[in-house]
Amino acid sequence: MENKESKIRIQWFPGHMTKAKREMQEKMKMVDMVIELRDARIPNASKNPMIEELCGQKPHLIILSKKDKAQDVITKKWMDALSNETTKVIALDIIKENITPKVVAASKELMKAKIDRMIKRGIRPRAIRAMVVGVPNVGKSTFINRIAKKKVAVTGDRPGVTRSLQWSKVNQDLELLDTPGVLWPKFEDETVGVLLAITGAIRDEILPLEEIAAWAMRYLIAHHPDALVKRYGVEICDNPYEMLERVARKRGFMRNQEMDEKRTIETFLREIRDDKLGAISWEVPNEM
Ligand SMILES: Nc1nc2c(ncn2[C@@H]2O[C@H](COP(=O)(O)OP(=O)(O)OP(=O)(O)O)[C@@H](O)[C@H]2O)c(=O)[nH]1
Ligand SMILES: [Mg+2]
Repeated sequence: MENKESKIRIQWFPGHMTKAKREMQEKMKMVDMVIELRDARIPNASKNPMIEELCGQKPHLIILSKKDKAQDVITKKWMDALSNETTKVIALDIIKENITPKVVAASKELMKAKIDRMIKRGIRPRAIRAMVVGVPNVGKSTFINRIAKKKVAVTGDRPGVTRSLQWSKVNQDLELLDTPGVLWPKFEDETVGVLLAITGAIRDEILPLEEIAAWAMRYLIAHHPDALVKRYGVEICDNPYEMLERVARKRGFMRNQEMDEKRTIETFLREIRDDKLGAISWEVPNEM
């Protein structure tokens, strides 16, 4: 395997980006707040910068999903780094946790000032309306299904609201738009594409897998050498390509003394995605 330091290029096509943005702007008018999902392992790479802009001054709840796959200490730092006056951040294992009370509580806290104003003016507060947004694969569908507990009470079209809008009632305090808004991440920086690939958010067929595996290996050598030793029983060196060969030898992925590159790389990436090397945060906030 030769050492390639060339740029990693990931092809992607924004497709219906403009249309998606326009649709989301329309939906934004109907909601009180935005619930944005990001992957806790890559809170920066799994964001879409347009969401902040679309959100404007509306309360913004960021949910760092797949908390179970990231390192708690680093996730906490992200929560601090991302929160501000209008933005609250929580981290969840969407599959295993009882997420509804946490999401309802966080939403009510964000909307407290507005709700208090309504009560003062003698208006009985209605349920908070929220839109769920996020880039592909962050867990939007899982989130909506879990929080609505499948018995989604679709309240149907509301007069004066775009006809196709449907709401899922979570409880008397919270309603969700039943289709999440999907926007693409920003591939401006090549690292973003690599991180999305490592965490399995991009289909493997379109990826330069060898370079992605080398990038992942380089990161693990620097930040999680113990996990590599434990999983593969290899001695650490600082050349990621040599490390992949060591893994191949240990696992018997050799043909005529040569490493079976495809098998080694596919196995390595799959094991990372399946948490076989443990919970790993692939991005840390700037100040760390
Ligand atoms: N371990 C773990 N897996 C999760 C969590 N949330 C979602 N997943 C998994 O992540 C994958 C993607 O989840 P989806 O709900 O399909 O994500 P999505 O945002 O709807 O994806 P698109 O529809 O492609 O935009 C699925 O395999 C989920 O089971 C979580 O908190 N922990
Ligand atoms: Mg989905």
